[in-house]
Amino acid sequence: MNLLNELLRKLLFLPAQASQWARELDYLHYFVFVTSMLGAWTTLATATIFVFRYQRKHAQQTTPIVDPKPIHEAVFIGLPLVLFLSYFAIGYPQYVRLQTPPKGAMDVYVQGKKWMWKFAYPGGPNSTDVLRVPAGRPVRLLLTSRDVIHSFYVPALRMKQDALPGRYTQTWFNADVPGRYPIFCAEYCGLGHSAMLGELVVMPAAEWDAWMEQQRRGSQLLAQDGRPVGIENEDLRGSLVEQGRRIAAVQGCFKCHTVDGTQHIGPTWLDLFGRSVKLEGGKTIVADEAYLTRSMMEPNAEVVAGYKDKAVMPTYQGKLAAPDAAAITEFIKSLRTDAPTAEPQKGPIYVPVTGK
Ligand code: HEC
Ligand SMILES: [Cu+2]
Repeated sequence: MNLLNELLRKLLFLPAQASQWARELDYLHYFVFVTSMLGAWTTLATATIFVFRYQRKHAQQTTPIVDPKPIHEAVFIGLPLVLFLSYFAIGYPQYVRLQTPPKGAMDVYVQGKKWMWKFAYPGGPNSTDVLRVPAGRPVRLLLTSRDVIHSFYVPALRMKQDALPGRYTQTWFNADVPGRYPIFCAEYCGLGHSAMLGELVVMPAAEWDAWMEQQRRGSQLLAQDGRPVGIENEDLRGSLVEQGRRIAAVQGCFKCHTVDGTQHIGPTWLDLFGRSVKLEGGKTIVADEAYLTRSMMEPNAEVVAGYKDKAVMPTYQGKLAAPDAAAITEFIKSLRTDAPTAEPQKGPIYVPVTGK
């Protein structure tokens, strides 16, 4: 199986396979490819044989009318149908798996921007163009874009997901072969599109843990000596949750929202994430990252039940940049009654970059 895999991979010029998902997707690809090729060559061979076998022998010869037997019809329709359906039978469960990130996956926020990729780890560092992940652990990506549509593409993971402005999309992977793999943008996004390159660095899990630990310590040091990190600096190192709290304060969200469970002008944020929210009009929606972001950008798209005449929340479209919205989302996610409350942190005030 391994040998066959390598042979077909080389034959089709496919890049390395850095995850089990990539391998399984390739098996489907091989299956479709091999069966299509067999079909094509069989057709060509039959046609060639028939050209000679049924060559017109004399000028008056006419083509006989052939009435196929029902069994022939059944075979010629049934066989390809079964084949095509088998592509679906293999592919659909794979698709479902790709759409359902496992519980406990590590979240990384990905932001596309002309012409670079930015990554932010909750409670960890931010980085540009280089995404470091631990081998053998599932990672969920929450993607958005700051300007136009981009597409996050890692050939080695056989993974491609659009990043859209004002919206979150998600995908996940579990890379199991340490190494460095290219990241591309697969949606033509302007002049610098072809240079919108990144690198996925899959590290042995222990090495990654040590790296992350070091990054966290580094960010604490930065915050403690009080230097003004992060003023107009999007690569601010520091916890996303803490950033989110500050941005929410600066943006005045707390004029209407509380974080301790009391209702104010708007609903409380405590235990909001993951809850089913009843909406005006009777629908219910699970408060996930996408819903929270939409609530900030288009507050009137989904109004919480009971706020019909009091839906006074202004839109933050254009006022909250995507990483700021991500930070607030991460902050809201951290507000759980069953979680230890975060200590208020001293440190430089983060002035959010707005409006670009
Ligand atoms: C002027 C008051 C006001 C301000 C300021 C305000 N909101 Fe709201 N917000 C509301 C009201 C009222 C609702 C409920 C009606 C609705 O869904 O639009 C709401 C709903 C929400 C919801 C959905 C809550 C739920 O229970 O489903 C989120 C999330 C949210 N706001 C986030 C924010 C963020 C983030 C900010 C700051 C950037 C903010 N709000 C600023 C009044 C406000
Ligand atoms: Cu792009």
